[in-house]
Amino acid sequence: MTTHTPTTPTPQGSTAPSATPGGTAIRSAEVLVSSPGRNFVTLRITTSDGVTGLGDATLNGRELAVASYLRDHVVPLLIGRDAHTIEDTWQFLYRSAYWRRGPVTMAAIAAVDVALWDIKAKLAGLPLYQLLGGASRRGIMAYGHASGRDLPELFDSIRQHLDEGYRSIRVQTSVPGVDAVYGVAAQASEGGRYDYEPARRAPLPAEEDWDTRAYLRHVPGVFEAVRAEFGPELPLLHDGHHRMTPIQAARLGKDLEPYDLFWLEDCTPAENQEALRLVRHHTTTPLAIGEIFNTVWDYQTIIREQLVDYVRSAVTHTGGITALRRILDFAAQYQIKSGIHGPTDISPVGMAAALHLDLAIHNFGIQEYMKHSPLTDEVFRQSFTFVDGHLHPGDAPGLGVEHDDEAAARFEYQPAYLPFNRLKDGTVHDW
Ligand code: CS2
Ligand code: MG
Repeated sequence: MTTHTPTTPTPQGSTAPSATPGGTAIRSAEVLVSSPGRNFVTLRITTSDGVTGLGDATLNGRELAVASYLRDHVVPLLIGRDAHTIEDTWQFLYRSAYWRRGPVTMAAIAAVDVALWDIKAKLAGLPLYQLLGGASRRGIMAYGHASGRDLPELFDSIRQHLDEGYRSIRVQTSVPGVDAVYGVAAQASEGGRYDYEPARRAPLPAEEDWDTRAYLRHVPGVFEAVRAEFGPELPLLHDGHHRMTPIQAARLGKDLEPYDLFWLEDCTPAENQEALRLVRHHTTTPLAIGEIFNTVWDYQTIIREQLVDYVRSAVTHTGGITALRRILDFAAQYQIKSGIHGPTDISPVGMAAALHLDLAIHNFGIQEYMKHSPLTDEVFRQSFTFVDGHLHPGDAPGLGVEHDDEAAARFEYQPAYLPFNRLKDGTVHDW
């Protein structure tokens, strides 16, 4: 489904701060919604000279909210603006809305921001990372998602990811007594591969079950077995996915210390940033958080008190390259590194934006990389590479991604929702 928007300037003229030089005036902005394997929302901005830029506006399970925010409330404000004025456009969209922050607003602003960076870099004839300070490393260490319902299946999944070239591995497993658990491929898709987010195409979210005590009893033994099988050096990561209380997270962090994890992610919900003080006090297992955060204010205490070691936000969810760069620079002052979110519900456009940022910043940590499905690759022609466990955005001018409208037209949007959990007594719980 592709939605186009008016290409004539708004009646009252442009919202630009000053007269716009001809060639780089924004002539049109299209909100492109498609579903090649999973739903994506993409913004394409075109200048009067015909230069195009892409931005990712995908919010898994709430895609149409962002598509409408862009189409109905942002795009009309962009027409006639100078595509070069990235900072003014960001501040204008953030402040002129009056209502600030939140996942929908910041994903919409992110899409505009990244599309304008794509245009600026194309006009300069440079890959985007060159405009962000140039390369600070040869390649970007990536981690992949291994999982299993039992140890043999988990070991096979780890070996498969090592064979695919990954040099860092996230480990997620089933839990005895729990039917379906986040992150375990064999449950998420018939193919036994965790190809894309388990957002189920259905009119309603799927209910799954959860038992934190069973999880806490089970996971340390899994990592003991993985270390025994694969040795002490392989960087291992684990995602708690917001399901523990702070004291439960502290216990798991402590129980996992002998297995030397690269990080324990989303160990507890962190709307109350101070909750991490208790976890930090009890364990030296490195902590990562932030994939559901959307502005620097979600991190303020966490970063200033060094309550985590890695910032998880994606460019797509945090207001774009302009905003995430500032968050990562703030984090760098406290020796905190990047761990940008990279599941398949971040589109190849959002992934490419992350890679350009990963390559340029000094406090790079690691990049999540779930491979997109072949259908997704038909719609988004990417130029990034994955060699020997490391990603590189490539040196094509701009982001290095093109959107194939013809291919996209074959994949209509379908409502899809992430599952939710209920505890044994029926209480809703974080998934
Ligand atoms: C997960 C995500 O990759 C991760 O770390 O937390 O896959 C998350 O479940 C999805 O992005 C939700 O859409
Ligand atoms: Mg996560």
